[in-house]
Amino acid sequence: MREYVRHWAHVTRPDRIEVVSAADDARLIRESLAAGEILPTSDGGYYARSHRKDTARSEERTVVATSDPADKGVYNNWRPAAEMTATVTGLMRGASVGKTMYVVPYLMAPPGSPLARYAVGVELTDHRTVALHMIRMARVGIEHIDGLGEPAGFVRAVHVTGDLENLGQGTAHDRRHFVTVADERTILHYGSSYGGNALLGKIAHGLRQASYDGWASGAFLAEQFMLLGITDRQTGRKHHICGGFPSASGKTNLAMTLAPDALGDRYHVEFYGDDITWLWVGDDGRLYGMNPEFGVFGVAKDTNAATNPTALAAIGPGTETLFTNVAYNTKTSEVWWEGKTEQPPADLDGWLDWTGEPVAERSPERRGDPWAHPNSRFTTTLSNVPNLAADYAAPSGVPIDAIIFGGRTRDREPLIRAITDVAEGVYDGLTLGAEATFAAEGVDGMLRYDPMSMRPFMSYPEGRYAEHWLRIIGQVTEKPIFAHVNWFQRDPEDGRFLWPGYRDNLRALLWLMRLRDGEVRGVPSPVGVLPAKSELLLDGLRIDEADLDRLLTIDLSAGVRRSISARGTWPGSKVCPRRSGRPTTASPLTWKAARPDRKVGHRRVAAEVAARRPPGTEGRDRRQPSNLRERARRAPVAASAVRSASSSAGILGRW
Ligand code: GTP
Ligand code: SPV
Ligand code: MN
Repeated sequence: MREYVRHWAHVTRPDRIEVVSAADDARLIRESLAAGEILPTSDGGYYARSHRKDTARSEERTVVATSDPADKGVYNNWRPAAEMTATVTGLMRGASVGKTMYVVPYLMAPPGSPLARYAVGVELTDHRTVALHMIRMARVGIEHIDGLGEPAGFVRAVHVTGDLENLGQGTAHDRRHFVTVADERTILHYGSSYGGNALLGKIAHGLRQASYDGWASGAFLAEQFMLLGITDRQTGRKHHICGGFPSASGKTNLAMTLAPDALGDRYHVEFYGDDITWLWVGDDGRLYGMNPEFGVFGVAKDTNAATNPTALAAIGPGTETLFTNVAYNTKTSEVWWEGKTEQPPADLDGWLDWTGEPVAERSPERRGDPWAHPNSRFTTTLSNVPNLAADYAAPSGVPIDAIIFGGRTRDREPLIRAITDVAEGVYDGLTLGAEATFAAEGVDGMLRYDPMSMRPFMSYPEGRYAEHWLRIIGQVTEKPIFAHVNWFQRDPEDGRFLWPGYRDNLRALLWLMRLRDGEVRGVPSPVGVLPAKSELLLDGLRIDEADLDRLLTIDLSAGVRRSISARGTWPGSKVCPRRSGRPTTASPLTWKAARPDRKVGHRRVAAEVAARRPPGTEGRDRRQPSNLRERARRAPVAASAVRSASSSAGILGRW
């Protein structure tokens, strides 16, 4: 580790080097307050503004690099490792002069996890606020990583902020580079201090590097999934559900949800994780999941007592939450974001918007602009979440009963459709299409593919990703049920959401669990099993009957029409009108992704690099057998009651 720190200190030339542990939090906070980098909030939390050109992940500037061109996928923005390392090292040279380099040892796993050796990392950052975020988002301190894995087996995560005013963000001369050199387990991020661009344990390690490691070792999956538990107090049964929605599409809110009031006596929801789940097959053949994170980096927008009371408690007094890019009142130290209250504060005195401009002095054309950045966030530790599950950090993880996919889809997708065939479930995740959000620069509202909600974090080729999923899931003896959900269907006329969302989303999940357990049968359709209206627990739900009918039906013909214009971009897929006139999207699973003839690149990687390879990958060949889909299909599905319903859904192409 010393060698690593010395190497990068020699490149970036900081004035000071300091090793950080969570115990340093209070002191770092004091120093940050004194330096004006953060401001106190009225609830005992803190407020920071990031640079106005630096408020979201940049997907365009994010690269996965390896030494093997075969690792190039459609979405991973692959580049040669040697070229990228040289470029970023050049940009980092001397870039920390005058600053402190914080050495942040961290663990992205609960202590004792069987995957802990993949979770060890050391971030070097020249930004104190990033260190404060890391302390909240990961288990930070040398004690967490001492003695884990091989001594050289930690992820090297180097973060250099750069001169944010002069990086040409968004221009043809953009100097920002966010590179994961996956086969060297080295992360080099230059040119930001924001979120996933800068807190390298979370997205860069927890998703990009970890998904690569999971594939290379064959041992696990790392996904942008939330993870929750639902207990039925009447029967005592507990189910665990995980699943992916694209960034800023409802994972945190779902993981933190409470049962609707009318169902609260019977159902208890527990929080496990809101953004990342690592999944593996346990010794008993079941699928297990765990949250590698230690905190929540949640979207502030629309967080209020009705939508997410859990979140309000998790960021309230005594939680030492860090707020980023919300509005701040210099006189009262209050924070505000759109949707916190129905109307913004009436008294504008003291209020600054997220850019730091006094709201009262805004020019007429800026008067309607949001006070908070749409991607403004709160950072709080898991221990502040009131319904955190008691076993959230169990080394064994928790058994997974269901995997769901969803996203912002204004039409096409019903409230929920269950998928009982594992290959079809995986296929549904792989072909996830949704509207992108403000969590990434420049893509808000764009309808696009987002496989498994991993598009921005994809580290290896999509076909291989599908294979790896099917191989893992194919080993599972008690198959999870899958489902596609959509909380975001809109009225075509006035654009309002048809479904109240938030806490009421639990109703769809309760139906899914009952379907899994054979308590309801649902209504078969060509794209999965839909709930019969009578099967949904609707106690206390206020909804227009016509809206509910609409939410529970699929307009197949409209789906087909739209699929032609919007869905033809899956790598290797063709949108081809069938003779019957009914178009279909060719399945990526039937697309010949397996290339057994391909030379496996890591054989060519130098010995020094091999020493840094993910633990557990020694002598392994990443090529997987190609009949996995068949194997996964043949494996039994858990709930026998739904088998007959699913057999009518025997198509693999969608709509
Ligand atoms: P990342 O942290 O970016 O990965 O986002 P996420 O998937 O965790 O999304 P999050 O739960 O933070 O929600 C993002 C935005 O969607 C917030 O503004 C929420 O208020 C809003 N949202 C979440 N769930 C619902 C819902 O059921 N209905 C509606 N209408 N909006 C929702
Ligand atoms: C996301 O964008 O999906 C996030 C936030 O979870 S960030 O850490 O910025 O990637
Ligand atoms: Mn996320």
